[in-house]
Amino acid sequence: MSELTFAMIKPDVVRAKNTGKVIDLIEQNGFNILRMQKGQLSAEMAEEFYGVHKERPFFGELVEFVTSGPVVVMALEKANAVKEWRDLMGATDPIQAAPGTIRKLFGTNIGSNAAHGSDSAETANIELSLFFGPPPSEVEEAK
Ligand code: 3AN
Repeated sequence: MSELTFAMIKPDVVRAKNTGKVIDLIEQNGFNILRMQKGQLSAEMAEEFYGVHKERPFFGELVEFVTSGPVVVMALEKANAVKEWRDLMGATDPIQAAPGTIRKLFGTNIGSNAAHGSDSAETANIELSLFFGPPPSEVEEAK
């Protein structure tokens, strides 16, 4: 069954002009890009997005990095999209990421690691709503 996930191309990739290469990998790996938008996150938006990491020592660094330049956010569709996108991104630390993965190819270190992907279908719903609003079916139900 097809599933949705939330993906973000982080500022390091956009700065290096590698956005197109990542989008190409996404399409070549069978994802449908349902929504896509480029923009700059405010500190407030970044803090809400990374809210689960608030107590972590690297929270400030994380917010600073993700707001350091434009990002590209996407809704990706594929069977098992959450896992498939995390597999294509590779391990959180680019040094440990498998060859051919986005973090191996375009990441620098555990902070500047090229891409974000939802960690579950539930998180995907929350993150997709945060960036793109509620899905059309929910809008219908809300009428
Ligand atoms: P993932 O994005 O692979 O699910 P998480 O959820 O453990 O990884 O971490 C969220 C984000 O926080 C990562 N994408 C990474 O950029 C950043 N991060 C994780 N661990 C560290 C760390 N030790 N130092 C700096 N940033 C980190």
